[in-house]
Amino acid sequence: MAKTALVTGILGQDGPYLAKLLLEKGYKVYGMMRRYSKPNYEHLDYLGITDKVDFVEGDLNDEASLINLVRNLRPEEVYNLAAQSFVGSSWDQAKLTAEINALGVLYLLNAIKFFSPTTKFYQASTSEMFGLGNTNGYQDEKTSFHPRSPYGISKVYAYWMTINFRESYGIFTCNGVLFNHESPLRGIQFVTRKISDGVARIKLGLSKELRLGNLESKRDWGFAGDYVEAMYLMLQQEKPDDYVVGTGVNHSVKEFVEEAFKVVGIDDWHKYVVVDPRFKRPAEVPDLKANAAKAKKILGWQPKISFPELVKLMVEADLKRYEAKK
Ligand code: NAP
Ligand code: F7E
Repeated sequence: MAKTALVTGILGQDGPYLAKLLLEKGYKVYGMMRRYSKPNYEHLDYLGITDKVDFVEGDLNDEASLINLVRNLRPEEVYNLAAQSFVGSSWDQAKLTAEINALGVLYLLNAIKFFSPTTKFYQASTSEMFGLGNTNGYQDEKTSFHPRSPYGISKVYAYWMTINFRESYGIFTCNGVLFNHESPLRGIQFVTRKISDGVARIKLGLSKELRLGNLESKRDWGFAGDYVEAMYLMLQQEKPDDYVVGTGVNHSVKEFVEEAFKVVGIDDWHKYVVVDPRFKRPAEVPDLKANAAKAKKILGWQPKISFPELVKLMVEADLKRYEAKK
């Protein structure tokens, strides 16, 4: 019998990469999405798996919908990837962010506790929880949290609730504390995709400038396709635990910009980039860099795609998208 997994956030960036991995491993994959009059399957189409996923409707804001799903499907594994995931919007929509990212996780955990307590649960935790916290310039599983955004704060609640269900009820729950991971499926608001898309547009003469916020902040950027392997591996261990996942190398936004323009043969990127205060945040996370030694040792996880390879694959994918529209 095929193993079953319920993946929330199936139409986002990570959902499709994880679904592809699970399908390759022979799982039956249920993909949870909100109700739409016109769902957007673009990301699943991009990976060629739309017709292989079983779609189910549910909303993290609607406890009964989660209870119905968990009770009816009783999946062996639940990967909770759904979230209001854009940090920048979380100041303006702090309540909604908390309802989805914090309370939504409690609802899902309760559904598992009452209706399918042997289900294993993965929570998409984040390096944003660290904020200003660091341990000798890195963040690892022991680094304390000092979140800087309503998004980061909502994820801290979910992180501890995930641990609390493990400690209180013996449910197999894991937090993957993932650092920024990107791909051609990244939402256009996030800085890497905004840059790869902007650079492609400039190269093709469709745009004259790229407006960005803080160019100095540093992120540990990896490839989403590599990171979903870590999610899967966490739920295959004998014991549930929490793991930091990242490459251990970081770069500034400015370095990402330079690298992206290099891909299309433009050296004088300053001519095109405009710093626009509208894209700066009320409180910034200046510097994130993972120490993923535990994930490497216990899960045997390794990132495969380097920073220059990631930038190149994103810029080339955006060039291809625009060229296909010509
Ligand atoms: P994403 O592209 O923004 O996808 C999130 C998905 O969640 C979207 O498809 C969205 O659906 C869905 N969603 C939002 N609110 C929902 C609700 N109330 N009920 C059900 N679904 C809802 O995010 P991602 O980059 O794939 O990230 C996946 C998860 O990892 C998120 O939890 C994120 O916070 C976390 N994370 C991401 C990173 C990263 O660098 N990518 C790093 C650490 C942690 P709609 O299509 O309906 O909007
Ligand atoms: O910003 C700076 C911005 O929005 C990265 C989410 O997946 O990763 C992501 O959160 C940096 C920040 O990602 C612009 O100020 C400059 O310092 O791409 P981002 P994020 O905030 O790091 C974490 C791990 C998650 O969990 C989140 O879900 O880039 N920046 N100029 C800009 N950022 C944006 N978006 N737009 C700009 O114009």
